Amino acid sequence: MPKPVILDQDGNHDDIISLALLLARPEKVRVIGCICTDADCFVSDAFNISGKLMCLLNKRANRPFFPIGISSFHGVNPFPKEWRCSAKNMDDLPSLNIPEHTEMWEKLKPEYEKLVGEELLADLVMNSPEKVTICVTGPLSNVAWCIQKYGKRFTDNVEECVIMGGAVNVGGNVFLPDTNGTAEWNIYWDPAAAKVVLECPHIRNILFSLDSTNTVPICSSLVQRFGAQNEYLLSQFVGSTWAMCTHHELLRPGDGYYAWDSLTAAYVIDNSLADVEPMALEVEVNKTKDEGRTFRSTQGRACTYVAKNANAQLFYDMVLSSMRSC
Ligand code: AGV
Ligand code: CA
Repeated sequence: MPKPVILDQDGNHDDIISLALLLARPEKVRVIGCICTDADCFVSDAFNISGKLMCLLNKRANRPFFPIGISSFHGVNPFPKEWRCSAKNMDDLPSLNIPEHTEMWEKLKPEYEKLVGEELLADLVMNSPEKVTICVTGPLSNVAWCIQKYGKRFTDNVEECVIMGGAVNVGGNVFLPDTNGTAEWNIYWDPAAAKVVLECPHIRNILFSLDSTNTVPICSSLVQRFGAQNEYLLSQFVGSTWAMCTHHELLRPGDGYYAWDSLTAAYVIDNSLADVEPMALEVEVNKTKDEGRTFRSTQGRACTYVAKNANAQLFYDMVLSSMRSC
């Protein structure tokens, strides 16, 4: 039986590929909702891409639509504008703008615009007859709001929360004048929210920190493999989306683009992709040079399962084969 999954994402390249991946594997996953946060994107672009992808995939397969809501949160530390523009490029890709799908989305959109992301997340979880898996590929603001507002009514119906974020035994990826490079961006955007979620003993958190995502860089040799399956719309979309990322490593050696979120979503489909190790983690919430850093606690309970030994080859092959579904 496919498991019910909500994707809580923030519209960068790998967030959107995560949605494509989850939707392409209906035998494993039933996407019951999608939340878009105004973090590593301008949120209206992420909202439109998600809607059009849903129309493309679920219409073709004759599967029901699911709600998509925009979160009302604005982080403490905003993402660079240049990165936030990427969703606009994806929204303009020809494979996502086939009139049949765009017209369908335009019809649904007025109702979807009324949804408030964090409320939608809470409602979907608490009203589900089965426990729900939440895949978080952006900041943790929405999940933290649900935990704080509803407590165990919410956490009791969460199967697990599979999260991309943090850096434990490796360096971070926030390189700004006031930071020392120890924090990872999703945590840095809203450190207080990350603290609520990662230190919550009532939720099973699986964390794909940079420790595991460092094994899945997006390089040309991978992206060019999509050429062999260009007859599939999904392959055109995902291949083009990743092709926009391969120059990052050239501009900033050591700080290239990775399949951070897509590896996280892939684990929801197949948990043999990585092992997990329970750890007690803390989050630095103060305005210091390591604001947003995730580090091992000497006291707290080990309630976060940090992914390790990710199988990069299996992951790349899974993405390629999944993108041959339509
Ligand atoms: O830190 C990784 C997170 C992931 O959720 N995001 C991008 C992924 O969606 C932030 C980020 C770090 N480096 C970036 C990022 C870059 N070079 N471009 C865009 N976003
Ligand atoms: Ca993201």
